[in-house]
Amino acid sequence: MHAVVGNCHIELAEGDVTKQSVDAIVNAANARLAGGGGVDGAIHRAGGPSLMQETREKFPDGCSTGSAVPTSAGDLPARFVFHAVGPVWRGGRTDEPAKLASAHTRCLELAVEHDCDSIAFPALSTGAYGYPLDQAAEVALTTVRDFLAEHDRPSLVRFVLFDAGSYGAFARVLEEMST
Ligand code: AR6
Repeated sequence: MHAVVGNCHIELAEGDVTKQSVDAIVNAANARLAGGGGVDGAIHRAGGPSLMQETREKFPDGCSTGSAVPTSAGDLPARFVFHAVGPVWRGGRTDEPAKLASAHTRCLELAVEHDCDSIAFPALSTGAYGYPLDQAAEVALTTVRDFLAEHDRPSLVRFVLFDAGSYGAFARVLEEMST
């Protein structure tokens, strides 16, 4: 499924974000950039040890929640990994939507800064961090749409959803947005 915003495309795919041939792959990292499970584990396994080495050297203080930092992509089929830190869901009491939105916006800014025309996001915060899928899909897709409405890059933003449930949640929101 996909939607057009100006000259740009938002695309949904079901699958593994580490397999995407795009300019930049987004990691669902933690604020210490310490590695972990889920997307983070898969990205570091597929990318190889150079990713963690570069992350430690360049960002010893980690990355604040709601932001993202760039490294090269090691063995992944991309030029960059943007390590984004989404919020832990605490019932909506700690400004989670704004933090989830700014994590996405920062990745899109990094894409522009690094001349990336295509970027693949996982569903940030919806695994270990417990963000309700429907609400995360709404924040992620509206944030990307609003960014693309004001910029003409990256021309392809792909959300790579790991299972049918998360694909469905994103598809419902994208469909509503397109009508
Ligand atoms: N490709 C695409 N999506 C995936 C993949 C994959 N290979 N693997 C899992 N997902 P999570 P978070 C989905 O937990 O909630 C880590 O330990 C998954 O089904 O990876 O932001 C970090 O180190 C879910 O929908 O990220 C942090 O400590 C979504 O990706 C913490 O987890 C995000 O799940 C970050 O938690």
